[in-house]
Amino acid sequence: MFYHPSESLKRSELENLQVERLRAVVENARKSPFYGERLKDFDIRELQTASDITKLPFTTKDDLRSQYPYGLLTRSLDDFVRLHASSGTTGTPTAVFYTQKDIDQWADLMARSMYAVGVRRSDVLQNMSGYGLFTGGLGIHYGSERLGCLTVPAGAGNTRRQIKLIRDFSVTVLHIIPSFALYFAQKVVEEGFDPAEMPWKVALIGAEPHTEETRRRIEELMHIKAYNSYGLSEMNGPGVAFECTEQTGMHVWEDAYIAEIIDPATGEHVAEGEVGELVMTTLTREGMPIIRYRTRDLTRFIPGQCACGRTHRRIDRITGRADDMLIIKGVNIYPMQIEQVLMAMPEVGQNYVIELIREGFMDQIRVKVEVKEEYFVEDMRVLRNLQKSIAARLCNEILVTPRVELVMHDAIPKAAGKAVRVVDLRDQEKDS
Ligand code: DLL
Repeated sequence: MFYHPSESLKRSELENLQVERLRAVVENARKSPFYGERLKDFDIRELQTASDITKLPFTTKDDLRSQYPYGLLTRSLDDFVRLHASSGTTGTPTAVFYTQKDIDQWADLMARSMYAVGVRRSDVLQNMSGYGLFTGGLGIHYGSERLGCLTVPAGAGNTRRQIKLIRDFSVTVLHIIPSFALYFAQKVVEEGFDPAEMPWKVALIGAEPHTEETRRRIEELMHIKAYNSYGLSEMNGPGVAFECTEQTGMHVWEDAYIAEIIDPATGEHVAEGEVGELVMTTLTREGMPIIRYRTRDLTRFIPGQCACGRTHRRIDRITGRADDMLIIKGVNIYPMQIEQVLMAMPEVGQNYVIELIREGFMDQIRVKVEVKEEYFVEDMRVLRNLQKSIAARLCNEILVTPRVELVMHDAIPKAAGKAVRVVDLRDQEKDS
């Protein structure tokens, strides 16, 4: 029923496995220059249960940067076969190295993730994410091959060619970044195809924050089932947490990772079900183990057991990153709150951007919103009302009234990779 027997281990068995692996991780990590120093006085006997992980120190992005490139490696470079780098959305990238065993284990986790949403060896999977240093390329690719799927390494962009490949090879599974999926769905129609007639059944969407409204939109526009996929380069890449067919949160593969959720200010665990910063530890990676990594991603554990029968805990969709937060007129705002409102409005098209501007001495946001072609009418009053209604709904959610600018569909440039949702224009223009 499941890809791997560990998926239904009893919690006590899973936690025993975790602590056993955690001890081995600490022993192994000490072979690296970084942890050799940081954990030199740590007594391994302090790790009696999985929750004793809190006795270990955190690792931050700055730690990884300060150790760039080789400071976390536990063995000689000869043992490594691959490297990837994080996208560096916030600052300089960090490099992650894999031994052959690490690649194999990662491919297994990916295959397991895909299996959990019904992908089988008879499927044809088109990987529409960028290849190269980004883990969404080769990470998904190896997982798909491990599962036995015919794998089409289409890469990002080039909509027409994507459609041709999908039709020619009867592609049933897409791996696609959610913001690109919205754009792509629209292009498919513009190219004269009916999404309902396309061979696809399943979309694996991840690599960037998106809301439930966005998922629903993708599902409706494309006539597809879309499943959320979470991961980060520091923890291999995709395949860290994945939805199952229930679509009620993402199972963290707890035989391979320990997940914790902390209050970012105090570093203490939050109460069960509360939102905080996700902290992750690798349990099976041999070449570059990372202990208690502060992901800066905000989420919560979903209480209770999943109907699918897997015992691995679920995290909720990522609501944003600790460093994504905007403070406007003293109010904390996350871009996903804005997306949630916009994607629930039928008049709103498939793209938007949040611009951070200055008005007088105050910071303000201007939300540029694409309007669907059929709603972009010549009557100014209609557009004016739509603008007002968007501003009012946003104000209801974020508690400040943003500037709203309506633009024609396709007016906002679409990157093939992760969407840039917030643009800081405060130093570039004077708005008064
Ligand atoms: O984005 C790995 C990946 C590739 C995941 C393909 C899923 C599919 P990085 O480039 O290192 O790795 O970026 C990791 O992206 O810390 C989150 O902030 C964000 N992120 C990844 N998946 C999701 C998701 C890959 N499903 C960073 N929802 C992470 C929200 C996500 N944010």
